[in-house]
Amino acid sequence: EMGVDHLAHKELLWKLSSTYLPNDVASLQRSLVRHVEYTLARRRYKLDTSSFYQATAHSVRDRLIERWTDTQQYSAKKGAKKVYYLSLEFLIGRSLGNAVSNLGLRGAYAEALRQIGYDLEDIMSEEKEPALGNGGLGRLASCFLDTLATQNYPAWGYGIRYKYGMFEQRIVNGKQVEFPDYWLTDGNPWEVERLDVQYPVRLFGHVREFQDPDGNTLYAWEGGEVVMAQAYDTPIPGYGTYNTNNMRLWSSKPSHEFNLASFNAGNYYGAVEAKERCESITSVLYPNDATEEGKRLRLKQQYFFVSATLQDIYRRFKKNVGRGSTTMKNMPDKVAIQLNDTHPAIAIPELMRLLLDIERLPWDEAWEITRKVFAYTNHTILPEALEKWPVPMITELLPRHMQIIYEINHRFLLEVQKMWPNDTARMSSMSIIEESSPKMVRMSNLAVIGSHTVNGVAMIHTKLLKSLLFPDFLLMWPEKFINVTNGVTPRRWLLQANPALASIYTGMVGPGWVNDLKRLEPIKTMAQDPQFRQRWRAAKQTNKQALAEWLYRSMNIRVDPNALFDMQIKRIHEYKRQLLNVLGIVHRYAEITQATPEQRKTMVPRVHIIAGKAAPGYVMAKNLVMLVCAVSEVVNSDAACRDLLKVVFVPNFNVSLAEILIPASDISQHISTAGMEASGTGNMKFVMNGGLIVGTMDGANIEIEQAIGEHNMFTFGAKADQVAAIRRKMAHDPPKIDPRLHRAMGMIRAGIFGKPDDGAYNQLLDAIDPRKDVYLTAHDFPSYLGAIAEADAAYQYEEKWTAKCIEAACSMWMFSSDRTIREYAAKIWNVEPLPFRPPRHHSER
Ligand code: T68
Repeated sequence: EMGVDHLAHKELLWKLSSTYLPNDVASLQRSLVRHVEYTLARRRYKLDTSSFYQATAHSVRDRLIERWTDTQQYSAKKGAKKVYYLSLEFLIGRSLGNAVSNLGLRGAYAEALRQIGYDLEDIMSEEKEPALGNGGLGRLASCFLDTLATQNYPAWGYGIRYKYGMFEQRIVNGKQVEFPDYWLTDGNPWEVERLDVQYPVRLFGHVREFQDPDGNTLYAWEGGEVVMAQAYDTPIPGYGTYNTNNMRLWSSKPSHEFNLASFNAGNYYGAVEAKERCESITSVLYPNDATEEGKRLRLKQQYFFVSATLQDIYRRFKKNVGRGSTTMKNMPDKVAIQLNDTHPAIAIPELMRLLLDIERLPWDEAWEITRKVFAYTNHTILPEALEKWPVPMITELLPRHMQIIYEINHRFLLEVQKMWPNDTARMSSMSIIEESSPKMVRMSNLAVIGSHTVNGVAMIHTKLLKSLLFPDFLLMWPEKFINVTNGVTPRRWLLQANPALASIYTGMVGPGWVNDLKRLEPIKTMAQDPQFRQRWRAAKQTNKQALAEWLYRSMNIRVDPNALFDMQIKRIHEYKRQLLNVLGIVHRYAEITQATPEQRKTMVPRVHIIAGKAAPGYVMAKNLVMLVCAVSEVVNSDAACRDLLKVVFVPNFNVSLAEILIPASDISQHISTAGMEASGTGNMKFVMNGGLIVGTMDGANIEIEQAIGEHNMFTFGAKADQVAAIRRKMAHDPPKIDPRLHRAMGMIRAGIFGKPDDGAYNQLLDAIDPRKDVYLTAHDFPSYLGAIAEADAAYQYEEKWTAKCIEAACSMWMFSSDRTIREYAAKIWNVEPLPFRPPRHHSER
């Protein structure tokens, strides 16, 4: 019972804290100056942009925090079911612009800053973006967090706070060189270190078997090393709502237990070394996408992350157990865990361990709970990207988990045996354990078996997932496999990145389109209106102009903003076929140099932009970067190309750069070998921004084409269901090489773009030899040129081109992550929105 004094005290605290900060221009200015003086401890006059970025960030942060803590308290009080999105990667991008936009304070901050001599845009570009992800998978996770908050779902993202994010890519002497990305140099105003949220995480050690008083056999994981997981929280604001979710990232640090032991033994240097080892767990993001390296430190990262996260989820859930009729069995009513690929799949045996060894539930009960909690998203069917861990490595690092995995597998194989008696081939392909030497744990099989739902990320991908990767699992559990096509957030990728287009939209249909992209559909009919088309072109022109200025300022390259801007910006990978693009460019170069003055007049002036990082150990990808840089050198300095062709490799592709590039594109290329790109999400961003696609029938391209109409997309190449047969035929009956391809390859081999000593270009070209053209680059080359030619032809009819862009852009509602997340919520998570509304109106402090 609360005493009178307590009540009075509470009332007083409530009065002091339950109001929201004022957001008028004068108050924002006071808050800015206050932060300069008190947070940064700098003098109030003579300030640089960087100080003002810090001050602005802190001022905005205050406004996020009040909504954030209120949202969290509200959902805790309501006891709502929560979604936990577990991802080893979050590519969040810059936070300031996103925060002021989602809070609806962009105008107010811009004005507050303008009056005191600062430009919000300049201040925003002071922010160093955290690059805690490789590419599509990490960016998808961040788009999802934006939507989850915007749609008021109670949801947390969990990840790792890498000290060094994705490496910084520089081009030195025409080659990619990697530099460490220490993104925390100036501190991080968007995070809160939760010193009260720390968990011990065990590694190594042994399993002790013992009997409880009733004679049941129990297991305890003991010994080994213990490191601490330290929580850092970042508020994730929704757009146009008070709801502000949480992204909790873990950082490793030494545990006292661990250190004291060494110090007591007098082993000073040993203790310091051990401390370093603990901290190194979360020190660096592995920069390889779509290929697995099988490094021990990576497995440590995954388990460290999963262990801390599950302890945290578990503790939050346990606060409800014993309250009313809640028991452990109710966990799936309160907790939905989404595994972003198999990277966090060790969470399945970890939850089993908690339920068996700590909670002491019987196996069947524990297993039922576990399966109802987890769902798994697959992002690739490429065999080289499927995670496998050597059994000896897991046994050493996580001995109890290895036992549990064996037990899961044993029970699962009994089911297989029941369904298909004595079908050893099936048993061995479905087993979690691959009987190789050493034996390997197949994380994807573990994830399928331990989840209630498995989803692919685009229709074709889900189809291939079912037919190629998990056909037997599909027979066993036909309902388990579903498709949820990816989407991207229109907040960052349209409203913030493309203010010119956004203001046209808002002028036409009001601001509601930002969280209801369907509202753009009626604008499609405006494609017939010449005046509207004119306005549309003007917006595109503004963006192209801005990019041209950016390229001049930061790379000293001049491009003509009236040229067709063609972009391929994504991780460098053979299956994404940047080589096809380069060969097309070299072909165009040859055509230009041989063209008559009459022919030149018919050619479309083009600016080709390629950007993307190559994994540091991926030789072919690095060769490709070299080739692009060399082609760009030669082409850009050849007088024959002057007004017809420019080639630019933009270094260090990241989220901020994408925000500048995408709104300025006319054409973007999404040209993976059919069947190999699970979805792609860049494709969606480009079309939303009024660009058209040259693409293969792969990933989400297929669904985009359906949505925007086939007359609005330039497609080419082999279809997914033809690829295997083409490869087989090629092997014994090599096709004749296209003469244009032959010429382009000849130019490269002849050394027109230089002759690197290591034969880098020959290596690239040898791999597309028609006999072993794994990615069908040579095979698809003629139809690729056809698609590019169609795009050029269409671009020359300005009015028709603009109409295509308008129709396409306004047909894209399907590809908003808002639609995607509604599907996850309904088909997988079974969660409802829980909008938080503040108890009182804003009142000034
Ligand atoms: C991408 N995957 C898919 N993986 O390639 C892309 N892999 O088609 C899809 O649109 C996107 O996921 C979202 O679904 C990746 O980005 C990785 O980044 C990755 C990272 C580590 C290990 C393996």
